[in-house]
Amino acid sequence: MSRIVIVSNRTPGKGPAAGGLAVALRKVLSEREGFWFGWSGKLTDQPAPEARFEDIDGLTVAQIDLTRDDHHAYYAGFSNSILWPSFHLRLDLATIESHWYEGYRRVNQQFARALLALLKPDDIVWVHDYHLIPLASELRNLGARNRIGFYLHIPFPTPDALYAIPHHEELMRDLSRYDLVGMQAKRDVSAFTEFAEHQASSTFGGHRAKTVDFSRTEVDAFPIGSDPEAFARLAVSPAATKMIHRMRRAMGSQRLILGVDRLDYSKGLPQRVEAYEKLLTNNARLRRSVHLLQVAPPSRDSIKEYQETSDALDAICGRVMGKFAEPDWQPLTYVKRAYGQPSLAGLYRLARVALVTPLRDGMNLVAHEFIGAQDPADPGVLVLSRFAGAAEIFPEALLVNPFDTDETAEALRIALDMPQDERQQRWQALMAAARKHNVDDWALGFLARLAPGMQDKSTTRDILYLASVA
Ligand code: ADQ
Repeated sequence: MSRIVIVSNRTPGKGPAAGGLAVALRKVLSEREGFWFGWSGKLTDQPAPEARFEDIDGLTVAQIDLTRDDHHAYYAGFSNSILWPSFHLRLDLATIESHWYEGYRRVNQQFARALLALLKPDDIVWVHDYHLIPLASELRNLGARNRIGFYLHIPFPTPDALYAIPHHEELMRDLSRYDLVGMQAKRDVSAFTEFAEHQASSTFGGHRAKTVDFSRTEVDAFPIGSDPEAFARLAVSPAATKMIHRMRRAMGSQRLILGVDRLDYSKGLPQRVEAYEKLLTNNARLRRSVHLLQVAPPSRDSIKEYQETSDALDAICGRVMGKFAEPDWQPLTYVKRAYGQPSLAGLYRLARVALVTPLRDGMNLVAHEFIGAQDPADPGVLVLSRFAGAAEIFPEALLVNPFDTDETAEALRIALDMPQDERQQRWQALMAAARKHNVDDWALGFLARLAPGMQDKSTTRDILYLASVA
């Protein structure tokens, strides 16, 4: 049977896996031969050209080191200051420094050289995310003939935003060297198709650039999910119950409105708190009976735009506290750190409303996890941005435009007033969708499309079935 090689910027670390994605891909690798390849997290002046193998909690991992300069240009620079903001349609937040592209390319070449030395001809290679768009090109330039798939975890940009990215034509040509490109949502496939079908050919320098040929690349939506059954179990675990008791002691009978996000400008955090402010302004009866808890651990905080988002959030939380807090009541709690999954599951279970309002998001796994953790008899309500990939599979959530804080405030009011039978009906439909899109089937569905002949006989039928319903 072919080996599976998973490639991502970082490999999973020791200890409990942070997210469903790492758990699902670990499972894929525990059932087949293969390994996970990526950056070690170490910066050195002269990285060894070959990868080091390590066993991390039973997972075979091959890692390389990078130089400080290359890593900065590749990660904080081209990946997170150009690609991330542009793909999230925040061109206003993109910083364009042209030399970052060279570092981005160099790191992809370094990945390709170290990986090629480890590849067997029939290995199936699955590359993850925007840091590694050129990897298939670089592998193929070195002679690799393997099946190579790519999965984009973030949204695909509209053609206008794509044209604003330096070297976008090369990046699109890079995508055309994959056998399969997976996206989160149908809207992403449409944006890709729009570019592919209406490429504006450049005549820069008097030469007419050739359009990119995508005829050998299959592109489709493979919406990622979580493990909702695991969250249902976690939500009644002792650690989750401890968190619920702790919160109940602090909150009494107030109803919890919950936000859980990485601190990132794409998550719409200041707009969310502004919507909450409007809820309290417009509905005096709700003061003292609701509490907003926003959990948002800092991420990528070496990048200026992330620090600014953090400052903006501090300011608006302070404003809402100043406006509504009383000696014996606080309208909100803002916690700037990460929690383990059992504690998160407890918070999800307790929440009457989850506010999942990114301005744009590939999928958004918090929405899936919240649904999985609900009490079927007394479920909470999901208020969800229509610009999250999750909106395509969860139409029974209260879908809002996160830029319109009046609309979000009104959705919050409706969620808080929603009768139990309507909450149950909506939740049942949401849970069915979360189960259908669980992360294990996502991984198997993608691999079945990338390498249809790969599975052994006992699993082929199941996998083909999964691929056909994906
Ligand atoms: P992210 O932008 O990181 O992922 P998301 O999908 O919400 O966003 O995943 C976050 C994960 O981190 C969840 O599993 C969540 O439980 C965890 N997490 C978030 N806040 C946390 C906190 N305070 N403490 C502990 N854990 C926390 C990118 C894309 C998304 C896409 C995913 C997966 O931006 O659109 O859904 O990849 O493809």
